[in-house]
Amino acid sequence: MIRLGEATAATLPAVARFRYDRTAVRTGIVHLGTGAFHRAHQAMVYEQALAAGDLRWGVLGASLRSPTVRDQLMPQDGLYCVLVRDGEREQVQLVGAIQDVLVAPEDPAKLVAAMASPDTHIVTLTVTEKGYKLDPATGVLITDDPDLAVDLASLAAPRTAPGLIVAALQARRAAGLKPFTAMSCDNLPHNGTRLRNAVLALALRHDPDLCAWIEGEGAFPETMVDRIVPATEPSDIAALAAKIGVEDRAMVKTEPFTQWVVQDRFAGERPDLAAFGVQLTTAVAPWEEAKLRLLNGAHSGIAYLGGLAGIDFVHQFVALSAGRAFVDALWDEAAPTLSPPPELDIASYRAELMARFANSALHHRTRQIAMDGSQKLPQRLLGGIQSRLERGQPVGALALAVAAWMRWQEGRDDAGQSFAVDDPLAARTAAAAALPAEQAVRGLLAIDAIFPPALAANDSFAGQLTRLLDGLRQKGARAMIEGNAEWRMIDRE
Ligand code: CS2
Repeated sequence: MIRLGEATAATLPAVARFRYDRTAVRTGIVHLGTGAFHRAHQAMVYEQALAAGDLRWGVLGASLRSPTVRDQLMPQDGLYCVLVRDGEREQVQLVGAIQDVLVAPEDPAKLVAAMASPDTHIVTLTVTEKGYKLDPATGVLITDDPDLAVDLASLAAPRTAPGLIVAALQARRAAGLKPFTAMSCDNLPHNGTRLRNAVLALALRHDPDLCAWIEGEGAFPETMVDRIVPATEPSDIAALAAKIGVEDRAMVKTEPFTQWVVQDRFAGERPDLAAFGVQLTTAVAPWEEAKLRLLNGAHSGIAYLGGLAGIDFVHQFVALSAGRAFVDALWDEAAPTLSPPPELDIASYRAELMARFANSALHHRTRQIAMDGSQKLPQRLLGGIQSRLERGQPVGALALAVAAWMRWQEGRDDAGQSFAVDDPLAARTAAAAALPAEQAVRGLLAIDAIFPPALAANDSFAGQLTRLLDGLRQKGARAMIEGNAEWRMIDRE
């Protein structure tokens, strides 16, 4: 089948396509981590800027590890389709914002040079939680990470996102340019501050003057990003090909909803973000906390319980009345721990989230969300648990979600099927999870990169986790969700 590309794009039926002149677009953005989420989220905003005639905002994408995305996109001249799916409805939009994709390990100097170009004003990142090389519980740089160790020793060929940023800022300073704005778009609490801390700590090791310059002139806005973007599957590519007549191996599928809240703090030029639906604000944290603890917290609970129970997709989990009741119970516990922004009505936010989870056209795999739990648990579940326990409030559904994560570390589901636990700490968690429930819970709670010491030392919480883990092992996740006595009645308010 013919591949999507400049030559075929003009002829596509049923596809909304851009009208700006791609040859006149400049590269104002470098994006690190050009996966599906970037293509369905930030790139769509840059695309709107281009469509509105501001041609400064083309994107140079970069992959920090594998050539996969470059090999999907560049044979298509960087073009790809965004498929927005909602029940029976489907819309296809062709996106032209990505001009090129570099694979950092192939030529890190080329990427650093592009980041140091006077045209580059913003560097955005979606490198996942683990890409920041920060301890998930404390946010401190993990200096014994092998890639970071290379960047700590030399910035000649950076391997990490913080390394690339420091090297590029060093080059900009040497060239007499201003810093770019470095904007994390990952689901981390205080993502801007975390990125800034990682960059400053690394810069300090190399050059205290550079560090002071970044501290004074750099900008690392906090952001909250939200759009559900399930991994593209071969059947999605085949279905789109049947519809539009060309093959698009870089397509992404997503939901209608999209939200980007950005702290209004930039080092230099930026697109007119507010005109393209971005919420600019001084306080991102309240948005971020609500999104992490409600959307992502529920997602992780669904991922582990659903994954163990053999439920493949999020929409199937919330189609079960017990599944929906579990999500509601988790939200009942998490909601009072939030300080939501005045514009956010939690009741309608919850209703909207449940409807988004129920979108049966997305096929969002529980297995996809289960990935990297060690990096996700603190901000999604543990923060809310800690805040409740400190106030003497009980936890049930939140604890069940953590117990399900513990059971997941065994690498075997309730039907006895084994799977690889996809997580940078998998070796450590697997060793602990293989033990009898009480020791397993103690061993996992002792991993201080995940669990804050105060929570690990809470005996009553450990006892509750032990009972829940035992229940999950004996009865299975499905029975635990359905026969909700173990977690609903435990210490219920
Ligand atoms: C999900 C998120 O995979 C996951 O961990 O919880 O990717 C989620 O879909 C997005 O944060 C939604 O904005």
